[in-house]
Amino acid sequence: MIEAFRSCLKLDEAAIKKVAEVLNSSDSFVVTCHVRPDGDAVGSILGLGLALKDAGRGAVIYTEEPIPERLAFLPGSEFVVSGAAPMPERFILVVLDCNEPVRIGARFAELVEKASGVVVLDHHRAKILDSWGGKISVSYIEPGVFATGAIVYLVIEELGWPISDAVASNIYAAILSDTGCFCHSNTNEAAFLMAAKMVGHGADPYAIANGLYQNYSVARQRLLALALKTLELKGRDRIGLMQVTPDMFKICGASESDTDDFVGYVRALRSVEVAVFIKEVHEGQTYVSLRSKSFYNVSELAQEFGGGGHVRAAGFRMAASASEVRGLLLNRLIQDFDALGGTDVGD
Ligand SMILES: [Mn+2]
Repeated sequence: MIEAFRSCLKLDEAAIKKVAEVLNSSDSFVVTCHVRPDGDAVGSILGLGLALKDAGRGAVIYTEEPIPERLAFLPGSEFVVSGAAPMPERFILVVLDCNEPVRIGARFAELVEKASGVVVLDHHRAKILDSWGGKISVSYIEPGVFATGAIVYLVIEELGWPISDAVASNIYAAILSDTGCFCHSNTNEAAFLMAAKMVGHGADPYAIANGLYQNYSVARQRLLALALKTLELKGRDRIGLMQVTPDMFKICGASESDTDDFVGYVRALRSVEVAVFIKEVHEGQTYVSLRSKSFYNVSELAQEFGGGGHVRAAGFRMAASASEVRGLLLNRLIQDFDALGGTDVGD
């Protein structure tokens, strides 16, 4: 199957082979992803976790917090353990959709220390691969691939393991999620080819689309209404900003994962090139999602603030209030857009 993607996806086939060898060489794994997992992260850990189980391997699927309710429909989510869950005596740690230890959550140091080896599969630009205490057995980080779930699929294919409908559903959900329903700039022929392949293996596109996008709580929609009231355009309407604050979560009874995809409402504005969504969950604890449409590199901007991501989708966190972060970002963005020329930049 890898052959089918050669023409439309840049792949390091040697790395994929090495990952398959490492997975084949052990019978005990802990599979995990980044905190505040999205559809790609959860689809990836469930897809690989279930494939390992199907192949008779021990696999503990771990996330720091329980899977967000809106992703709990994905098959295999009942196997996910969280918090202080016990870990096996020996295991290889497989980290998906994430390449920084600290992004696994509070137990990162313990997990890395106990692991006999670490496998990292990701499509975010790698920052600090040497921070895994020399435990990396193999890593494959390919920012050119639309979803980590796609890398997971290529590895399972390489192993020659069967793809159950549950595995296929998770990979499909990962692809759908990270391509923004095949709307984002990372969408290419390979994304469609692989999605079609997953449907062939038993993934139900309608059920998964319903699960991901027709499954919101009232609290989430009420929070969106409050967030939209904060929408503001700057820099000749090319910069769009929106925010939520702790009081808004409280008023709506919404939780942190309810803000998934809010940034899309800012990006969807005709004039907007850079969309900023600022989320202050607890007092002074703020997360920022950045998106761009055609030319602005939000990955570079996120890196300036200690974060990272992709050219068109990135983010960072900061110990500051939403309004402080908003001020800082706006200054920085207006500078950049000013340098691009045009008039009236700044309001
Ligand atoms: Mn991803």
